Amino acid sequence: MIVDPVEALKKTVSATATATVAPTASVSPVPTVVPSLPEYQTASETGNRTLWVVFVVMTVASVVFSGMSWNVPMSKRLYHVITTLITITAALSYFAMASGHGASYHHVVERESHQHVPDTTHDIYREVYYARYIDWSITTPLLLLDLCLLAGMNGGSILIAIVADLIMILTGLFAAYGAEGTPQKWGWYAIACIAYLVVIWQLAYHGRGMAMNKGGKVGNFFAAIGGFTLIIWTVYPIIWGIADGSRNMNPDEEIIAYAILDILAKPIFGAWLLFTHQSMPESNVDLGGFWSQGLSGEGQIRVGDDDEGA
Ligand code: RET
Repeated sequence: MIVDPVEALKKTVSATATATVAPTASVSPVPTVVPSLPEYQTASETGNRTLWVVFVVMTVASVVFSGMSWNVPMSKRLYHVITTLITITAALSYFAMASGHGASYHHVVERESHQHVPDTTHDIYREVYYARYIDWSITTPLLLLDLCLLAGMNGGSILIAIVADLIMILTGLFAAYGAEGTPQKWGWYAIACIAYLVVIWQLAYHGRGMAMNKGGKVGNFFAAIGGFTLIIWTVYPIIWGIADGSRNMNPDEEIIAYAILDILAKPIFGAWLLFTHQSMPESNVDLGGFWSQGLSGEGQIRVGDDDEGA
């Protein structure tokens, strides 16, 4: 039989076409899930410059506060010593952060569920400045000490306020590195907030009562500077919730927000306290014995301290 080559070619083409378009199986197509690239949330030049500016502000404040302490006798320098230590510690912490130390990446895995395809994940590496927490664990107890001494609080209440404050900062640090989608992050945050309420309670209840007992002038000053402190301090956990907590603020905005708060809470607070203290003898903390004269210095006159009445 002679085969017509044109007919044979037509048959082959049609058979191939049928095979190509015909469904091969009843299984639906396997969806492709394109993995997303990891996202790095880090500070830019703006954030870095802000850190250097605050370092300079804290250093200048430290020099001014320690200079002010030279004009008052040893027995009246306690607030100056505490306040200068606060700004020196902050200057060191800002130096660390500005020069690239004191921060590490916190790895967060964000999981997204879909209707027809498997869950997808998105890796985020967020810069967390742990230097802040080291700074706060030294400076916030000292800030509280300034306020407690001003109010004339007793040792027990001071101890409770300071230990609650340390618990607040350290559990805040745990919260900052807590894993997403577990009780770690917001559980630690809740514990830190409870500790913060203990601090407020000590100051607003015991502190205010004691300050009022010291007389109208000290009472009014304590109410003013304590109220200022309460407002500023309460903004910190709010910023934390928006920034580290829910990542609705980028690292630059976070740095700027904390920079403003830190300047208000340390140099501005310190200047207000020290200048008022100088013109309000009732706010003086009477330091005798060891704290002003040393272990064997009772009765000795320190060089330059012959102006005790100043
Ligand atoms: C954190 C997060 C966890 C919950 C709470 C916090 C409070 C922090 C505060 C910090 C104050 C810092 C100051 C620094 C001075 O320069 C740790 C942010 C309640 C109150 C005054």
